[in-house]
Amino acid sequence: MATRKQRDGSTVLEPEKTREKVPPLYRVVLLNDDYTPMDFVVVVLEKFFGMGREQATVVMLQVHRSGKGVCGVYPRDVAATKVEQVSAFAQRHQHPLACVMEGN
Ligand code: TYC
Repeated sequence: MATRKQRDGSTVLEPEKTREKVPPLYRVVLLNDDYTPMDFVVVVLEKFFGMGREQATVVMLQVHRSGKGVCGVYPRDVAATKVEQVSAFAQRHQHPLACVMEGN
């Protein structure tokens, strides 16, 4: 319990600090490769990251041209689940698409 001494020697209770801790966030990142079809990457971005066709295409091309791109930013458990889901989906379709999470 937080208390504070007054000048007159009495003690008062401080209000509890109720600030919530913000969870650390992680980037979910797609990596480029030479084999996964562009259309498949667009489907992944729509299906697992809630993007529309246009935004998914922009992100896919960013990955294709620069080597990697951020799909979204999430708390650790959510980010880890996205990575698992995308990796399983890619494997099931026999594409080498790599998806990783990055912290700071
Ligand atoms: N480079 C791939 C191609 O030319 C397309 C691609 C884009 C692959 C993004 C992976 O994360 C990726 N078919």
